Amino acid sequence: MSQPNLVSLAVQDGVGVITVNNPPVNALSAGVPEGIAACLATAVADPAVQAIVLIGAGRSFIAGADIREFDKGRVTMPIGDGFIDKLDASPKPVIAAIHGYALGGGLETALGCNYRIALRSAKLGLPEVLIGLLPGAGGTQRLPRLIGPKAALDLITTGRHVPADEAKSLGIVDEVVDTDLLSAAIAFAQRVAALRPLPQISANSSKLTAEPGLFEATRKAIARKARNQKAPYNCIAAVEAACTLPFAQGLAREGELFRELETSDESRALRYVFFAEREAAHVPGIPANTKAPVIQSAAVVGAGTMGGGIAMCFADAAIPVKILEANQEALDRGMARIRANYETSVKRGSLAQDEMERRFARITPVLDYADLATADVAIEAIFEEMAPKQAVFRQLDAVMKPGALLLSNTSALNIDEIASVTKRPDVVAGAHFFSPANVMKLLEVVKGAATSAATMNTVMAMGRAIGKLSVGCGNCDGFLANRSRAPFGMEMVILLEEGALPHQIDKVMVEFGYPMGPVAVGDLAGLDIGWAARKRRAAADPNYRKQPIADRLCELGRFGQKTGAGWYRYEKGDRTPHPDPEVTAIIEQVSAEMGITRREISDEEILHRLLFASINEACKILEEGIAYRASDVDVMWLHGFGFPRYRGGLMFWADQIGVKSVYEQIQRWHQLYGARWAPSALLRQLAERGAAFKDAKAG
Ligand code: 3H9
Repeated sequence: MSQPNLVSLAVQDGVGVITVNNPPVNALSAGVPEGIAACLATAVADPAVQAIVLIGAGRSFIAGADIREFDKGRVTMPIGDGFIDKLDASPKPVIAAIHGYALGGGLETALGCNYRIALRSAKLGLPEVLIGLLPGAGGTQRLPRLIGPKAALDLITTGRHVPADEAKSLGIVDEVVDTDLLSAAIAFAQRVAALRPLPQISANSSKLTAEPGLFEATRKAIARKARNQKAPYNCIAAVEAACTLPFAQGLAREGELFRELETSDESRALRYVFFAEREAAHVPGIPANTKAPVIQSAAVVGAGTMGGGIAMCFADAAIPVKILEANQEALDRGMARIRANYETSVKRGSLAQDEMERRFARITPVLDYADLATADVAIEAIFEEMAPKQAVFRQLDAVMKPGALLLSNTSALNIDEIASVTKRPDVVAGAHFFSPANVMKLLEVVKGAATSAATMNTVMAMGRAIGKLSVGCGNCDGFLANRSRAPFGMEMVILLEEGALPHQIDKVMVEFGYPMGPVAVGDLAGLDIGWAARKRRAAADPNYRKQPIADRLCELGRFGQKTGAGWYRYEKGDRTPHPDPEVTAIIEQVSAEMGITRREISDEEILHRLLFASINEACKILEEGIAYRASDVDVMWLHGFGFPRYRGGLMFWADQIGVKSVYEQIQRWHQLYGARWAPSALLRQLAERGAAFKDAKAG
């Protein structure tokens, strides 16, 4: 049914202008395709119309199908009762006028038109694979006909957004303009109004010859990244069908392949993640009209690995940043490390030399706190100890201008204790970057008891401005990210003591979808840091659970990759972890000393014990109101800990197993192992109510 408020038609100088108006991104929600079809029919029937322009109102052309409608079963094939085929068959030329985004079903709509004209700032792409789908509105059939199968495969299997200029050189758009898209599109339409035959992508198969072995080579190239996933392979199969079948049959094959994906766990998970990431931006309790002043200058205290990485984040976002160290030598070392990091990017080809120089020049090394005074934000990034951090905050409080934000990059320490040494605890918050800070996308924004809503809002926005995914949470030991991850780490230690070996644990987790096993990650990060932290904790807490295997490795100088040995053995100049009989002997010896009879542990037990331990803890964090929603836990695990995205995150994955099953298993382990498995009250309540984790909200 046509909804005139979503799509409208106006006639201007002999050109019918169809405008889609479905904010915020003109998704093809119910009513939009039907509206386009209805306006098209009217324009075709109108003798005053010689050509037709299809354009989006507001900030975008069309960003694709409405992703929310998949779960409501409203996206049916062919989408919108075949409205794209109707555009394709129009007897009058149709010109897609693209600004903002033409993505997924949006680009597919444009490919159904005869011509495409774009604003230079526009982005085009078929990102369906990123939500576990394939372009199911003809995109896998039309794009290869327009630009050849090789270039089409690249776009369809990566889902990348192509800037208008590149789209022009690929042949996706006919003309790129700098301003006044609508006037340019109308002028274009008038120019082509009388030209016949109409260029029709569906009718052109001249570009369809694929070089031999292309599809097999593409399957091989994506194999590692696409592990455990179906969508990338169905994308390739659909493009292959375009090259071997007539258009109509190719479309039918695309439909079959699309339907296989639509209801898959993979696509459901990825669609959930799409919205979870956007939901994370909203911190509860911030009034809608709260302002977020733009951060225009920054200061970082500490030029170590983290401080340097954080300074790079600001420099990369064109924000000048000062970096402070206690002495010249440490400052020089820090600046040299930053330079070396940038140089690595230049060598790899991901950064141009002149751009690197511009970024590096935005970082000013200083030794005096007074030099930081005018910055909009100061981020402390020194080592994890309370007293020195408090000393930094006293200094910052003394010099920073009124209104400046004072943030700590602590990954676990109490924000309130840090804030307590300042006279302005309302502007103090946690800004926990993940290592390497210039690469990892996650920013955990921690609200202390006194942190104001305005401060939270500004820090969340600052994160987004420097390209991070900001996720808010409350204050507790380890905050949301590290506290929820800690039981995973502890369970890993215990599994090793009970009978598992490092390579078995890593194999299970890599097969599950992690890019690297957790034990090998330890070797990469360096085992000495954890060793030092354990010694400090053991000295402070007589009940601290020791980790004798890890301690023994460190006593032998096995600090991981950097010493050629850790949990694994490494060959010189090679990062491949090799299982080491010496480590097995140490593990077996520690088990014997602990009086443990080692046993065979199944892969499933390893997976479930590692992840269920963290699910239980995450429920406790939610119950305490530290985490705002279960989906925030998921976003943190995806972006902080390498959890496989196509599994949706820790809590979404747990829902696939079922709250009740998880609860019952945790109860059994509670009986067997005692206190560390005590089930969270929220978990019990959810199990009793038959509710899902993903809907759990802060208690
Ligand atoms: C498809 O097309 C299938 C077809 O092949 C065939 C089917 C048969 N649907 O990201 P933002 C919302 S699959 C519903 O913050 P930005 C978004 O949730 C689709 N909602 O803005 C947010 O809502 P809220 C293929 C959508 O400027 C608001 O719009 N297309 C959709 O940073 C603003 O979004 C894609 O996968 C949607 N399609 O980025 C494109 N898109 O304000 C998906 C956005 O309530 N979209 N919303 O949180 C994007 O990649 C980005 O949103 C975009 C804008 C780049 C467009």
